[in-house]
Amino acid sequence: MCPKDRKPEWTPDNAGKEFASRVIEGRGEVKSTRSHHTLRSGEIDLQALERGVLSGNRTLLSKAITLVESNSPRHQHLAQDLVTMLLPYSGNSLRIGITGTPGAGKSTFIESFGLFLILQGHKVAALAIDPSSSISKGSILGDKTRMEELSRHPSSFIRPSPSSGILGGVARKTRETIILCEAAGYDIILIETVGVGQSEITVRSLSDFFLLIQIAGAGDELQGIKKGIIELADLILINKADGDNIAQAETAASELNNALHYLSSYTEGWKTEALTCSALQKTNLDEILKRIQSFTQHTKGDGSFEKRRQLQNVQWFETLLQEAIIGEFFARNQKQSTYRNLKEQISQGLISPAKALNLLLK
Ligand SMILES: Nc1nc2c(ncn2[C@@H]2O[C@H](COP(=O)(O)OP(=O)(O)OP(=O)(O)O)[C@@H](O)[C@H]2O)c(=O)[nH]1
Ligand SMILES: [Mg+2]
Repeated sequence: MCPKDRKPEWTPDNAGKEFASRVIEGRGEVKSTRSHHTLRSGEIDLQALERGVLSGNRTLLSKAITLVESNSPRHQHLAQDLVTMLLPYSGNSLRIGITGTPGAGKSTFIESFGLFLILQGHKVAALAIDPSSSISKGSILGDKTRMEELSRHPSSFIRPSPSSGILGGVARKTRETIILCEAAGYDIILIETVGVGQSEITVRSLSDFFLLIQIAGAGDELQGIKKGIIELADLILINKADGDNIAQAETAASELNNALHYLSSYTEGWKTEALTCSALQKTNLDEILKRIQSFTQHTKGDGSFEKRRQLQNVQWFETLLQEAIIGEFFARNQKQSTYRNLKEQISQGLISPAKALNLLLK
């Protein structure tokens, strides 16, 4: 029978003409759209990857990051070796976390500020942590269109967020990606995250400097709900201060500056300020850089820069330990479905967390 006339196998025997569906001829081999990212076993040469990353080869850096992001146990083993090999060459950068409500202009800011930093002689890597990506399998940096010019520049490296896994796992991958980028010579690492939930705290724990991008009139300048995030920031930008929006942005910034007097700073001895800017019109970028430079000078001067990194490393170790213990527990007990059921019961108020724990560990 000609494939065009063949009906799907689930079609009833007595099917009439109303069964219009038919089997469409296959297109032959389907090529993966991620083929350039796939790692074939036996093809991974750690020494070559190490040399490639150290020489700043972006293709090999991408490949090394793909190794770090892989969930396969064999790849994870190799990734740990690679990260260990490159660790001595890392650390020599400024890690800037960037958060803010969706649409505030984070990606546009990274495009403008990234190019501005490159003009000052820096090499810039832009990474992302996207807490929603585990559900949507999307990525906030998927829209490379917002960073078109930056992504084309030879002194930049842009990497979308790891596209699967829980936030903890995504954070581990991003942390290791930072190390690889530093070893490849990137001295400014910009890490974007959407300002929702736990991800800000995660990005704060990866950053030396934390930037919050807000917009005027969104109603979140002074709300209590945002207070916690404001207290994490080292600098706050009121973005989109352009066109008719300039006066409103100035007012929002000065209100915020008043409020900041009463809030404690995350970084001791540092006064968090609010500035206006336009990521689109590239205004005030030099002021922003001045604040960042003065922050670095201050924290390096009093030793808190180094101290923060050391603390972050200890926290990282603790997180890895927790992940490993939990991973081991489930590997031994196959209790994932019990765990999920208990969580459901807890959320419905049917069982107390302590009782659920007893049942899980039984
Ligand atoms: N007028 C004006 N528009 C801007 C500015 N910065 C960003 N936008 C616009 O705001 C929209 C969102 O910008 P993005 O850079 O994608 O915002 P984002 O914060 O990265 O958004 P998510 O990644 O979705 O959270 C786009 O249409 C931008 O062109 C600015 O300074 N001025
Ligand atoms: Mg974005």
